[in-house]
Amino acid sequence: MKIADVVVESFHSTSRTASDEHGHGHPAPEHPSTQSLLKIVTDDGATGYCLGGGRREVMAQVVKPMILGEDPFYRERIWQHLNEAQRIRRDTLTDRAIAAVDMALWDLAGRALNQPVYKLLGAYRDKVPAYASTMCGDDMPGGLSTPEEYAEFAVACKKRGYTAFKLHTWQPPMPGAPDPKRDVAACRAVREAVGDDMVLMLDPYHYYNREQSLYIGRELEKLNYYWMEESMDEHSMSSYVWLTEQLQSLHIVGPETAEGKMWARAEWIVSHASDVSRGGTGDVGGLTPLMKTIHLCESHGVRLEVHGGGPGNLTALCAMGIPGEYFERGLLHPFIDYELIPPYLNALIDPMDDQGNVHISQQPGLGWDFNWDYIRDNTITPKE
Ligand code: LLH
Ligand code: MG
Repeated sequence: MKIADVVVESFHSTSRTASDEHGHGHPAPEHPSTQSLLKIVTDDGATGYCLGGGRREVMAQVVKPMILGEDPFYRERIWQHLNEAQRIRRDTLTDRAIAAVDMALWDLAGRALNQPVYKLLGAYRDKVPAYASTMCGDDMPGGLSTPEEYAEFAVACKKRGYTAFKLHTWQPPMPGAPDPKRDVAACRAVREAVGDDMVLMLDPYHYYNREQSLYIGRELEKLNYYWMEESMDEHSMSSYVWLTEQLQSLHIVGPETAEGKMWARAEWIVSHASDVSRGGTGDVGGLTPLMKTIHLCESHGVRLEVHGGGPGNLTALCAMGIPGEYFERGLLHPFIDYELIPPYLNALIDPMDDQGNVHISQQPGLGWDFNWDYIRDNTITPKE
């Protein structure tokens, strides 16, 4: 079996979110959008997919020449090859691009072997508790514009079955952001509204200084919060060593966005820069390095909380024998019906029961159940 083609197809769809000028997502009126689908095809017709997977030019001009003719089951060799090439091609061959290729290869393996990927990796569980992960704060009345609105939304999420809730609070360009006191006020309002039996976490503005982070952390300890992530620029690892030392019951979780794949996570572990490690498929360059990171954490007796949703992250969670306690479900907002199935899928990839557990798909591959009729009818180019 040899890789015969690598192609990114695009199709028309609709979206109910839009990014602000800093890139944070917020609700928006439904509008046309474009989706991309990376396809890796073999000479005998086996295919693997990654939804949202990479830019067409990068896949066609950089990745395809590198992996054409390779056995798609040589994921490790392909990953090492792409990772080495990234040193020179950092502008195009990003961690997310490498991740898309790796995910499509895992999806291909699952489809070819007729197994869900978490079982190929060595399954540990079939469902994972989810936390409700909010969008960043906004200035939309009735949305996430005040501490009280966060509190109302947390109560609604608890009613839906979530046992845990994570606030993303206000970040620039939102008026008044960043503001540590307003962040704490939102955290306090949520704790008071949901009571003591809901697990709560915070992901605030990512560029607070040490004193601001410590202030927020100490207030969260009083409110019995479980963890806080990325309150400072993660390039300053020593700031995280300092913060982690100062706080007792509140767990510092990271790094999330710091570059460096599993190597950066190893440095954070040996430096005691966080209590719990973090990473998602998009942050570390795919499912292959995410599993390496998980096993690295396991051998150090450190937990890892998986960043982000999607089938690769759910797959990792269902194949890891250490906590990973939660699947990050979202990003959620009072104005958005997250349970609505996108038109290009037949089912959500992360269906959640009334007890707040997300169940992993038993379909072969990573779990995308594509609505091929919709995709075919809306394909932009190339037309099949
Ligand atoms: O800043 C944002 O929009 C969110 O924090 C986003 O990056 C989210 O993926 C995150 O950090 N989750 O934990
Ligand atoms: Mg985060």
